[in-house]
Amino acid sequence: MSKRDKLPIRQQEPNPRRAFLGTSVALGAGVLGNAVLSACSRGEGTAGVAEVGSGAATHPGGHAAKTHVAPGALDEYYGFWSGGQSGEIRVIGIPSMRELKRIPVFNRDSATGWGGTDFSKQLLKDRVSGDTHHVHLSYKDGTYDGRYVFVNDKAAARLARVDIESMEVDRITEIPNSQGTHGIFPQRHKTGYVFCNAEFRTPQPNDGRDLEAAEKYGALHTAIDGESMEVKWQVLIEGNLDLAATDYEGKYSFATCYNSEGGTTLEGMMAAERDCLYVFNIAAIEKAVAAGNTIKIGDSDVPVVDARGKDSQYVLRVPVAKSPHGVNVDPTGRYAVCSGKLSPTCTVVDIQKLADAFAGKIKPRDTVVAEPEVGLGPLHTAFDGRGNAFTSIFIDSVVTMWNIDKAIRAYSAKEGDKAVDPILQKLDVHYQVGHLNASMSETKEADGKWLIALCKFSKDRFLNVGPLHSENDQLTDVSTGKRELVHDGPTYPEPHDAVIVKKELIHPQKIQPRKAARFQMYQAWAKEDGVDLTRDNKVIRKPGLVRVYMTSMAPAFGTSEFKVKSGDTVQVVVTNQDNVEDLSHGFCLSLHDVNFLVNAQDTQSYTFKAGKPGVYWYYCPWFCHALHLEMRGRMIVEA
Ligand code: K7E
Ligand code: CUA
Repeated sequence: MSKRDKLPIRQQEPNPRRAFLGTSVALGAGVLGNAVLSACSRGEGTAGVAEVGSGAATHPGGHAAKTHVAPGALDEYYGFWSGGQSGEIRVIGIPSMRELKRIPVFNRDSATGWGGTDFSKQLLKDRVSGDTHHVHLSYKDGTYDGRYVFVNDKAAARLARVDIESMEVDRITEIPNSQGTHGIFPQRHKTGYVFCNAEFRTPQPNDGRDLEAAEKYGALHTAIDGESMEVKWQVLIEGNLDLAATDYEGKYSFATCYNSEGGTTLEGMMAAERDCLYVFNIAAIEKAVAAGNTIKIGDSDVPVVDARGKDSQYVLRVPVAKSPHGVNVDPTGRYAVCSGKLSPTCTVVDIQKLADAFAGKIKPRDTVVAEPEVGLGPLHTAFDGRGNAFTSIFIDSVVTMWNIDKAIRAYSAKEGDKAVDPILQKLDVHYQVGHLNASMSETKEADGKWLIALCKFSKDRFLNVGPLHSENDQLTDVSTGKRELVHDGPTYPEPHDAVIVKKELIHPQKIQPRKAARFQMYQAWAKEDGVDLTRDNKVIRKPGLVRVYMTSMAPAFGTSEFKVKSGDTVQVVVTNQDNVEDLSHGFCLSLHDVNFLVNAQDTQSYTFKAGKPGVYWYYCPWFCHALHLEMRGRMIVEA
């Protein structure tokens, strides 16, 4: 250990990390060729703020007690993370930041067999790469009801639902006429619609005609029933649709639009000084759908309300700060906050005024009640339930804490009024924050305890692991009315978005509840084959398919060998008879790319082609017993 290593870090030189920013932010600002943005990205943008905190490195370990959850003790909150390019959801304990589980969604996962098992293949239709962006839970009366987690796939325009009882995906819905499905948000008064925004405009219909006809391009705001996961209706809009939100009463849904210009190039998309927040009037749209005032697009049967062009009873366009990104509704349900991205401001819309705007009594812009200047590159906003907002500021690499009431007073102040400064604090993040969220922030029960900032760059915060650095999820304590950094959480790319939920609201089962959708499929097979899934070990041969029903109970499979012919299509259906918490088995077949998990009391199945003649051992890949290694059998393949 060198002498220097022994020094408390506080005595080392202030690290040069912030100096990195100018170079990396060029990624974001340089491409825009925007002198204002790139200049400020060198750190000048934070001048004049109430406080610029620094990384916890100046007092290492100083806050350990706050996040310390003793071994064996449980966290206070579940965090649900969308795993970005990994296509998964992660479940993280807060405040310890311990990763508790990964839920495979739009990916192939070798630990569970997701993406290879029959049920998951049916849902995924063999598309096993995805890009999960936004994760939200189902609601009742303005708070989480603990039933479902919804997450979108931006890559293939899909919405998946996780059943919290089993913490696994039970449904995936493909969204017609859409590309780049980005923002999603469920209704909050009940498990009603989940709204999904198409970020990319395409010709409508997108079937090879109108490739260059800009006026034929459009994007869809889609309503999916959170119970049935059916697509109920869509609204066709001229602009692109980015982030989504809903009110608390079930009246409106929202979408930010950064390309109101309808451009297809970067310059074209940035031309206008203001873009808009689309406000969708759900009752009016439902009425149009019921009355058949809809169109159909392409080969989809989903009714589409065509609301392109001007404001109508269906859609209002509220002018907001340039190229808005996030839209978040505060826990009182009164205000929708849009972050400017290319403007240093947030635009605050008073949801109570929207009815008058729809009725034509006031202009859409008159619903704007505040526009605080929060910093360069505002993206998303979270709330502490005490009237304060936290906005993630990408370019400045800070989170700005501001007060909503003060921002409204400052906006409406007349000349000569005493100046009100809504900005309470700017605290550095490390580095380039995207999403952020506070505990229960998207509910009426926002409790302002913890705030997570999901940073796109970690730079030198962690040991070097090669060109692809880990991301950095920074946890801050906000319970004292100030953000205080308490933990850096390195994560595999990309933790995109997260919600933090009180643990009292989440009740997963410990033994597989045999009620998930896939059990209906297994029951139907078993009935057709005259088999009792829970007990029988039988090989059923039918034209084109050999179905092998097999049980497992530590430390043996119910079937120690079975015979098939080379080239046979084989379907192995394994039921785990153990009724013991955490006693999982699996089935891994040598040289056949077959490997899946079967939890206690679960059934899973996998279909494959038998290879060349010979003997192939299958075995249990999950350590289950002292004789776990002996838990195996032979598949005999005959010529
Ligand atoms: Cu959630 Cu990047 Cu997909 Cu903001 S969007 S960061
Ligand atoms: Cu069963 Cu290892």
